[in-house]
Amino acid sequence: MNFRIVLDSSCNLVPTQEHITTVPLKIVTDEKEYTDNAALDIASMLDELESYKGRSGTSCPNVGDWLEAFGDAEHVFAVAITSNLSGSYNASVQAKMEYEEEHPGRRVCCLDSLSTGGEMVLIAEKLEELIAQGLSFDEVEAKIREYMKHTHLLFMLESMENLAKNGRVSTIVAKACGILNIRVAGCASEVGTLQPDHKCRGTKKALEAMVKDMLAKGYHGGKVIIDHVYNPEAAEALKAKILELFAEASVRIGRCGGLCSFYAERGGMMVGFES
Ligand code: X90
Repeated sequence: MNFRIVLDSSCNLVPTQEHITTVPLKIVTDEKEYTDNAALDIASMLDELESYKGRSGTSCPNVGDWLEAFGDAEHVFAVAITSNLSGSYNASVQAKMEYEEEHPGRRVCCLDSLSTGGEMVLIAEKLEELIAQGLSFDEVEAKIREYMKHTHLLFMLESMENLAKNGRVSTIVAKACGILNIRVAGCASEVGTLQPDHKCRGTKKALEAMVKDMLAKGYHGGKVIIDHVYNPEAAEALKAKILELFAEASVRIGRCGGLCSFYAERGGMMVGFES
């Protein structure tokens, strides 16, 4: 299969192979625009934004961005951040319609991850696996949709200021998170919204809550992708807890990209996993 897997940059992945690419989201202020790609200096962006007094927000890839990333692949699988919080998925669907009309015979499958971050990477890796098995486009689509019922995302946040300011979470919940040492832990809900489940005093309690939530969602030793915003300690501590329970589990730690660093903020962590 001549194929390409395209994800938006909220997946926190820096692709290294030609058949996987990302389309950037942007972080914007009244003065500056940061494009969420491999060249973005995330540390400087956070420093600048933390001292910036004006408004800041984000924008999703447009139809043209998605089309460009499709390249000239015969079969495209596009994986987008939850359509409940972003217009990225809708833009990908628009791009699919144009692409298929312009190139009869070519196919695009748009997947609304109802999530973001590592959960999107799990989906992309499963796509690669299914394609490598030699399945047809339709078979891959059916199987990936089934697999997506078994992927999940949890988060732990130290601040929800940017999420609240941009209307992605209620200000009431966000206020608790601003209190010293309160960590909000939660998940991507079934409908792809941000669901805060626990207000925990300190990181240790939050990590305990997260492991419990993983087990409650049916985690039993599958793949885990942890991405953090300058909080390697929490990521390592969570990894150790998971390995205590499932010694053979594949647990990877990475860094959040620009978009997720903006919303998850310093100290934040996101955990994609399989059940
Ligand atoms: O289109 C845009 O401008 C992008 C908007 C993105 C909004 C939310 C990003 C959240 C990133 C926070 C923790 C994980 C939340 C899971 C929610 C489904 C990271």
